[in-house]
Amino acid sequence: MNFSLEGRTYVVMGVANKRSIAWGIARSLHEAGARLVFTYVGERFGKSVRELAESLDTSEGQEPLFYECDVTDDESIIQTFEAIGKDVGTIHGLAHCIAFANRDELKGEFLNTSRDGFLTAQNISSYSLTAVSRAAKPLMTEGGSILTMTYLGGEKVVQNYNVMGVAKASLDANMRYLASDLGKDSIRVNAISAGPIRTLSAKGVGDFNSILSEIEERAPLRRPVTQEEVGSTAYYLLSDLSRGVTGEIIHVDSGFNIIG
Ligand code: NDP
Ligand code: KAL
Repeated sequence: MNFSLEGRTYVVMGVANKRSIAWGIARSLHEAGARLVFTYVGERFGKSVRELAESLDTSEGQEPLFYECDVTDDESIIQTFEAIGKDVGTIHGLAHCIAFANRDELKGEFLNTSRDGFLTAQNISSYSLTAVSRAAKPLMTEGGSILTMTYLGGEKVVQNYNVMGVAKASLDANMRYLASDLGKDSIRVNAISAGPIRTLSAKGVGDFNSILSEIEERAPLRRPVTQEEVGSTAYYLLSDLSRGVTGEIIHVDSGFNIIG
């Protein structure tokens, strides 16, 4: 079997800068020969994703495409995928690397979470996977693979993760229900649960240094994971290598989740 991604097109949502997990995934898909379609929110990130994509050494047929898509807006999602369909036709997969919660609710007690903050986290970090999968489905005419990013804080209580932990628990279930619905169309849906990686999202929330120290002391591999390592597992999940796998969460976390 040939596991090259040449001739295949993947949508990557959530590249904010070179540290983004989505960028690690994009590089891995690019190296395997895929054509990439990027979505971003706001011109600040549009400029940054264009500059990054232009730094890739592209072969013929790999020219990247860019679309603005705010996942809080149904019209934006529908228009984005209609435009992608018009410009590239079929897509073979999608990486959803999007999450947001209000910064002031990512500390202190979860008990104090506001209704608005709760709904914002669920809206952007979980419901967006449902809406995006529905919009992407008509473009996956040859079947496909959808990947989302989750975190241990949705399975266990992790200090400060709070409202985002509840959103990730929702995202995990969301992924399984979508896998169940879309399997008959040969579309697989899976998640990667990544260990802590210093990205823009991680900036200024919690005490990241002490979280990383705990990984170095207690995770089986005794080191944090990298964007590249997440990218390799993303390649596995988005390619035919994983053709029998759906509704699954793979932990790319140096084994930290198995430690009690
Ligand atoms: P980044 O800050 O690099 O990426 C977060 C992305 O979410 C940004 O690109 C941002 O887009 C996007 N986003 C936020 N709001 C919206 C919106 N309304 N519409 C569309 N996009 C939006 O952080 P990461 O790479 O760390 O995060 C990627 C995913 O990985 C998230 O789901 C996160 O929870 C998950 N994850 C991260 C871990 C880590 O340690 N870093 C660990 C486990 C999981 P924009 O920049 O354009 O606003
Ligand atoms: C226990 C951990 C420590 C950190 C606690 C909470 C982290 C929550 C992640 C969440 C996605 C962060 C935000 O929503 C940040 C946001 O309020 C402010 N930042 C922004 O708006 C920037 C500019 C944009 C680009 O960010 C987003 N998201 O749009 C969790 C650690 C150990 C692991 C992490 C970081 C997990 C994760 O889910 O990201």
